[in-house]
Amino acid sequence: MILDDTIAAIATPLGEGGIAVIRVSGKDAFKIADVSFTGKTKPSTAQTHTVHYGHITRNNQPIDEVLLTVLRAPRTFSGDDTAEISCHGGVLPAKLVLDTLLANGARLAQPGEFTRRAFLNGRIDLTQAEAVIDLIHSRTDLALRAANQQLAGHLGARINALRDSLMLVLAHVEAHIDFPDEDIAPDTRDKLLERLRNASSTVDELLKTAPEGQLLRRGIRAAIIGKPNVGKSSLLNQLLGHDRAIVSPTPGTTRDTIEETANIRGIPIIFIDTAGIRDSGDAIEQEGIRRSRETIDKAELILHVIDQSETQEFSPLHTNKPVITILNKTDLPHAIEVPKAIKISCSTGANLELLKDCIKQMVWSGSATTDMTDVMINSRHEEALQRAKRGISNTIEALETGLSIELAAMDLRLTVNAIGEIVGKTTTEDLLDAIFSQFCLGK
Ligand SMILES: Nc1nc2c(ncn2[C@@H]2O[C@H](COP(=O)(O)OP(=O)(O)OP(=O)(O)O)[C@@H](O)[C@H]2O)c(=O)[nH]1
Ligand SMILES: [Mg+2]
Repeated sequence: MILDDTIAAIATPLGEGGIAVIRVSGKDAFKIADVSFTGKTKPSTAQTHTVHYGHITRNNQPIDEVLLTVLRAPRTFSGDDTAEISCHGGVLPAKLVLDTLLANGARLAQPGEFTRRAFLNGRIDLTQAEAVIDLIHSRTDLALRAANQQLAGHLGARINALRDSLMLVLAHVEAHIDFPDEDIAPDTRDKLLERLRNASSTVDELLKTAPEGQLLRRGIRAAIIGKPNVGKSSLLNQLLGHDRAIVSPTPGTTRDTIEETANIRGIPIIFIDTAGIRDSGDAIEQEGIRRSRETIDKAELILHVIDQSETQEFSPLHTNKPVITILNKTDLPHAIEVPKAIKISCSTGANLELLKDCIKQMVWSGSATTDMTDVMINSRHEEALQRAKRGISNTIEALETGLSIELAAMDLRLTVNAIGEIVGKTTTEDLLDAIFSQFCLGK
């Protein structure tokens, strides 16, 4: 990765809009802006965080009327000198402005390269870079709040404190490798062990936030299943708040599975409406039923809908997944009773809020302690913390048994590196590529 060249990209989504923003960032950003921009002020002489009116011109031809913002390092998104050009929205003006910048010496940025530079310039750590992706992808207010907390550095701060504490133990242990004849004094050893045990419980606390973190980032798949005509599609529409699926009194209406994400108490839940399961001779319906069964296999939560106005035998589902049993059509006289079921009516909306609470309770384990609510780790952090946890327990064992100080030092070094990976103190190009390739162009 070259850091001393100047990169440019369109920062807004492609398509028509009010304005489009093109970003140019790097050591020659203002030099390139000077050549591309004609206005009262030269960007290179302008004060930082000021906006200038003018035109982007190429070969003396005006391309678009623009506003150019001058942002001087280090107080910029990437940490480098940056000019942001707002032109008229539309695919062509934005592309022509970008082409002009590229013709004048900028290089087209790779996805996530502005954020990658912010990381390489030390303006943000890796957890904050990941928070930028979370922020862009967040589908609910709760997910957005968690992303903002991480962007503010809450997770990074905890990880750094943990790493510092382990570095101190490592320094002690390594000092003893140099003087192999001297044993670690018992009281020092006890202090080190205590420090390691504290670190281990911090790691455990952080690991507990993984399920919620995953839930907020990825959402959870909930299948709506049941016999034909019980009101599965009506329930999907109610949960989404709009009419997505066709509802009709004819059993067998839904033939294919329908997937939509809804915000349930801050958690993104992907609801899947399925074809009603029954014995059917119809080939299309049979295929729908086969897909319903497949949906159950892939779902993490099952909403089993039953029509309580129809006399029928209740057969519980045979699955090891969490199931919420729902008795629908409670506005009609009831024909059956089912224990431990939530009674709702999709026609009147009765008890739908209760159902949403129940869904949240089922998926939100709440195992994270309250003082950890500002932190929710992702699967990359989880994997690194698992390695750290093993490393710490190996170190504790080595110190307790007094077997080998070298071994303790080696385990501890691995641990410190694993924790350093989370914030980006220890990284590889591959790791950075994997993280930043998830970004969109221009970010
Ligand atoms: N009275 C009453 N009718 C309901 C209720 N919920 C759904 N219905 C009606 O029941 C019929 C079937 O509803 P759907 O939502 O299409 O049922 P489904 O389970 O998706 O049916 P299939 O797709 O055919 O398996 C429609 O006529 C709905 O208007 C309810 O709570 N009360
Ligand atoms: Mg249906």
